[in-house]
Amino acid sequence: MTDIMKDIIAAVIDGEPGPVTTAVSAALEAGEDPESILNDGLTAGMTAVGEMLDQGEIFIPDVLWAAEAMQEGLAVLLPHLAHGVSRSAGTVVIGTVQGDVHDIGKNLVGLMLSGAGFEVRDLGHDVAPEAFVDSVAHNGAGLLGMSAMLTTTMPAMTRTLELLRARGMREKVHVLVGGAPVTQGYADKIGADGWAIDATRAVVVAKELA
Ligand code: B1M
Repeated sequence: MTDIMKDIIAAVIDGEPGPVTTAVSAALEAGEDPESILNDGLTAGMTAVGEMLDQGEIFIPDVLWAAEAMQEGLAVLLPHLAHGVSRSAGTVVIGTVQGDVHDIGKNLVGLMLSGAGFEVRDLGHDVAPEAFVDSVAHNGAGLLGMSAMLTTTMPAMTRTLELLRARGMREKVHVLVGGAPVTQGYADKIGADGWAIDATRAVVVAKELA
């Protein structure tokens, strides 16, 4: 791992936005691959933060600072990750499921989809099944993206799929699911159309489904 990636990881762990944006800018100027900056720098930093939380070395407020710092870094990185695409891929409704406030990964997926040409309607976090389904109907969306980061909130995906069926809308919209505890097996089990392990793969799967 390069020193510049180590700087990004350390800056995310420290949770200060300034050093994160400076480190990301420095990495870009040094010619580092933007996807590597995302995966080996920013995301690796958040993974380390999660491990430190597990070990009791840091606490929830520290995680929040790190999350905000990572979002600042993402803002600098995003124009370099996705650019120059015509906007014609269709409409996607996206959000984090009910009871779940984790939104960094979902935001990243939304931003990447937007960069890939999708019209993205981001409903935010803690989104009730009714809100997802209403938004799909209202926007005529061809794709619904749901993110869950807690094992306890994954069943909200099932409830949303059930509501789509109950309203006779299931055949009209493709459903893409993701988030750290969500697997291809889980996606198959609940009857989703697609699953992606990360934001880059989410774009690939979304294009396949569109
Ligand atoms: Co929380 N949290 N958290 N947390 N948090 C996790 C998820 C956890 C694994 C930490 C741990 O214990 N090691 C654990 C979940 C355990 C479990 O259920 N398996 C956990 C817990 C327990 C909790 C609380 C319950 C803690 C508490 O209060 N005691 C609480 C729950 C609150 C709630 O939601 N009701 C909580 C709170 C928080 C904060 C608010 C402090 C903060 C969130 C801030 C925010 O999001 N604005 C937070 C954070 C930051 C984390 C960790 C450290 C980092 C998550 C993250 O942003 N990763 C996380 C530990 C970890 O993951 N290492 C943890 C970076 C991000 C880029 O990756 O989100 O995985 P990720 O997204 C990826 C992929 O998953 C995928 O693509 C993304 C980009 O590559 N993806 C999709 C995501 N959504 C997708 C959708 C798709 C496709 C792909 O299609 C639609």
